[in-house]
Parts: sequence; C-alpha cells; structure tokens
Amino acid sequence: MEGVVVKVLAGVITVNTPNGLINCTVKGRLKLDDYPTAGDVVWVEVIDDLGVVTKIYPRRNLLDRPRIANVDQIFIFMAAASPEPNAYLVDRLLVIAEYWKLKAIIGFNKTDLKKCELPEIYRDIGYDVYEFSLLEDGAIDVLREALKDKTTVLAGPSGVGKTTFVNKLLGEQRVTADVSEKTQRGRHTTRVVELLRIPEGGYIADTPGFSRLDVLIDDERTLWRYFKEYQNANCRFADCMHLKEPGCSVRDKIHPLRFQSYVELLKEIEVMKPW
Ligand SMILES: Nc1nc2c(ncn2[C@@H]2O[C@H](COP(=O)(O)OP(=O)(O)OP(=O)(O)O)[C@@H](O)[C@H]2O)c(=O)[nH]1
Ligand SMILES: [Mg+2]
Ligand SMILES: [Zn+2]
Repeated sequence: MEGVVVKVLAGVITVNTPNGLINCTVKGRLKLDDYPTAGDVVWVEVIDDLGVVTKIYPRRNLLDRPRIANVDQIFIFMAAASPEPNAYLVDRLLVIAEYWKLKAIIGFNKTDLKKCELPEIYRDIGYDVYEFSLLEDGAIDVLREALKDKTTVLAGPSGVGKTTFVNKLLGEQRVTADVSEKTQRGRHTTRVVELLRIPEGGYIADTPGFSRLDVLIDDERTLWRYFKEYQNANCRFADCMHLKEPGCSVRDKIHPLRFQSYVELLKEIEVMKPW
C-alpha cells in the first residue's frame, strides 16, 4: 500500500499508511539506489507483520537541512514581540522558499503583547501574512485552512511559539517529545526530522535548520531573483545587481528594510565563499 514517510531514525522508517503508522525496513536492492527520507511517498508491503518499503515514488523536491521531500510550503513563524521580529531572518527564509519554488506564508504570533509594522511590508509584496495570538481561542482556525492537505515546514527563531502552535494544531501536548528532542541535541549535532500529521489532513515539521544560504546560491549576482519585488521589475541593465548602479529603476521599488536584508545577504554569501 501507499504511504508517506514521517520519520527515519536508526534504520527504522515510519510510514503513515491507510492502516496507520507502520515501522518499516527497506528492501535490500532499494537500499543501494536510494534511501527513504521524511516526506517520501513510498510503497509498503507488509510481510509477516513486518513493513518493507519496496519503492520510492519520484520526489517533487528534496530539501536538505532539514532533509524533507515533497514540501509544499514554508511557514515563516515570528512573534510581534518577545522576541522582537527579525526582518533579516524573514527575508533570508523567503529567499530559501523562493529558491525551492515553495509557497511561503508568514505568521506573527503574540499580537496580545504588541502589534508590529512588518506584516504590512510583506503583504504589500504579495505574501500571505497572518497575525494572531495563540493565547486567544480560535486564533489559528484560518491557519488550519492554510495548512490543510499540505506538507509544511515550520521555521522561525526560538521562543516565538512554534511548539505551542503545533500543539494547538494537533490537539495534543508534545511536551515529552520536546524534552527528548532536546536531549538528542546534546548528543548529536542534528535533530531528527519528524512530520506530524495534521488532523484535517497534511503534515507539519517543527524542525530547526535552514542555516546556510551559500550552499544554495553560489553566485551572489543571482540573489535578487529570489526577491519577489525584483522578479517583476524590469531593470534596463542586463548585469545589474540593483545596488548603487546609476539609472537602476528597480532599486527604488524595494522597501528599505528589504533592501538592507538584500545587502546583508549578499555579504553573507560572499563571506562563505571558499575562494
Ligand atoms: N504572550 C504570548 N506568549 C506566547 C504566545 N504563544 C506562545 N507564547 C509563549 O512563548 C513561549 C515560547 O513558546 P514555544 O512554543 O516554546 O516557542 P518555540 O518557537 O517552540 O521555541 P523553540 O522550541 O525554542 O524554538 C512560551 O512560554 C509560550 O507560552 C502568545 O500568543 N502570546
Ligand atoms: Mg519549540
Ligand atoms: Zn538594476
């Protein structure tokens, strides 16, 4: 039967199937070609109560860090306050989303504490932006709709409320899971990727990652392509980086905060270059 890999840990592949979660091994031959990863759509055969993955269906995409296949969207999760929202981090995650051609949605939690001006900037560019407080009942109903039947990767800084959100979405407390994750982080450098099933359908991964940009974008002259404002703006210069070039008409179309991020990200890519 067909299923979706939700976790790969110590050689055990956990697959969500119409019959529930099944722990599987892989067929020997398959092991050589490729190995299942979270998010993979696979074919599972159950032989003597033992699940075996016999086929991996072609992937629509495959992210590394976190390693997840067939991702539909990135949910960039921030807080309106405590911690203060970070436009640079939002922009960097948006570049990653654009690079992978993923839909990006942006959420600002903790509106009970404060309202901030960032949401308007991203709405103006054309992104779906949500403002809410997880302390309020029904605050995430509109988000449930946005995540339904999709595979969503949650990304955002520490303390913004990601785990609180996931617990609400799933209707269960994952306190123990979080503790074991933290123990793991002490022993290993990476955490286990796990896709969690959303009751209405779809999957969500609350997982850190998305650190380096330079592995994705090795030519900084292409960075502007991942800024939505620049995609549709026509610059009359072929080789323009839309920085300080005289006569560049694109440079003015971007919000100062976004431009600042663009300049910072250019530096970040340059610094990481091995030459
Ligand atoms: N005031 C307020 N506090 C919130 C809200 N949502 C979550 N919190 C609190 O913010 C703190 C951090 O929440 P977490 O869900 O642990 O944040 P996280 O993003 O998972 O953090 P990491 O796991 O460290 O990445 C907790 O004390 C929550 O109770 C909110 O809407 N308003
Ligand atoms: Mg958390
Ligand atoms: Zn230009």
